[in-house]
Amino acid sequence: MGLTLTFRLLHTSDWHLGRRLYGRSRHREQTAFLDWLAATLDAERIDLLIVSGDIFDASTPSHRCQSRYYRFLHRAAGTACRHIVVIGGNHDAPALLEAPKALLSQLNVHVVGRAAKEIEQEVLTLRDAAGAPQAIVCAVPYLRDREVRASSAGESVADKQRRLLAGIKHHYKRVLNAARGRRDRLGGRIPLIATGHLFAAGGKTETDDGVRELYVGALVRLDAGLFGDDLDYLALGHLHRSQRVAGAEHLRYSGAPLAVSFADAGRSKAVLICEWGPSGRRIRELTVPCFQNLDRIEGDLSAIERRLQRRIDEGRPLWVEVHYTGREMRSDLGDILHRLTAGSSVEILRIRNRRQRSQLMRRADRVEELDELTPSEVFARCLAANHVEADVRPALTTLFEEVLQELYESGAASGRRSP
Ligand SMILES: [Mn+2]
Repeated sequence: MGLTLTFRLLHTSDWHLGRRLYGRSRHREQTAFLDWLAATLDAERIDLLIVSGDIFDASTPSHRCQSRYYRFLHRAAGTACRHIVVIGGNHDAPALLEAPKALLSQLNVHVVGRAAKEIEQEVLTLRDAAGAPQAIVCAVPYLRDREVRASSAGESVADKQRRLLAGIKHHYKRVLNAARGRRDRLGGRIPLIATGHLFAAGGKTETDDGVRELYVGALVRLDAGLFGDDLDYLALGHLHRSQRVAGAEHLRYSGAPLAVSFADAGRSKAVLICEWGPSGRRIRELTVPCFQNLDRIEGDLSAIERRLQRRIDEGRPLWVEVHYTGREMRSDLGDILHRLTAGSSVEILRIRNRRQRSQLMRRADRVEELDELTPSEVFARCLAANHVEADVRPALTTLFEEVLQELYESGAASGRRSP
């Protein structure tokens, strides 16, 4: 792209402010991350910050979470970073994000919470202090089913999915065409950047990582061809692990900056920096410091005690998930382990006791494991327990998923334990 000046973009997503870990507040960590990020904008001389959705974990975030977010934006706007682009994710309430839109635009914070009525509103021309264009951003948020799909009565699930995919493709096509037109009019030498909050084909998730399915039917995956071959960078959100789309170096998920669950224990988290300069484009990962150490300890009682003791001796603050896999039934496991860690810097947040659980299951007592199930799994068990006939189950499941989706998007269900 042969720019004479350097232009730097920092891409992050999926902050999930307000998210808890087994009931434990993560306020301290989330604040530490935002402080680090604001300092990084200056240290790395960033020109543009993109946050690709899921700012908040719930569609009705607490006042405390909102104030943390606005404090960050205020601080970031005072750094060297000239432009901030925030798009809505599937966890965010579009109206809540967009309420201060006009005010934030005065700070060069551009918010797109939902699909815009006029496609041009999703195309941003970013300019430097002298007014010269620096980049064009297609700020495309998470596209809700009802925003992009024309529905008709009596559609099957497959019809709906086809129309939804076609709607999303059409949306990207329009916004990218509008952006290309603008770039050509400006002389065609500045980076063309797009955002998205979606599930790209081939993307990786894992059980427990809190990624909620975007659409009913859950098979809507978008392929990389959607974005054309002239994009300079695609800043995606939704998947919580940092990854490339179709192996392309410039089509990226930054992943969540904080561990989402114990599945992330020991795994480092990052933000991405993309830099355009005289010698072309360079993309690198910048590791986010770990603000809360997590560990997952698995084994029989003596193995767990041994490893836990080693952690206690290390003396640093640590949250632990214990997974008991021993043969012996140990109903006193919690007491033993809590006695061991009492007064130390190690806190056990959760004990999974497979032995005890299989006993409980036989007695149909499921209290212990309800919070390990997603609402859809609970529904599936409900169908089975009520001997609902197999041929009507798919239709009932789809209806249930639709209701669930509505609840999430209307904010009636908190995102506390989302599938
Ligand atoms: Mn997310």
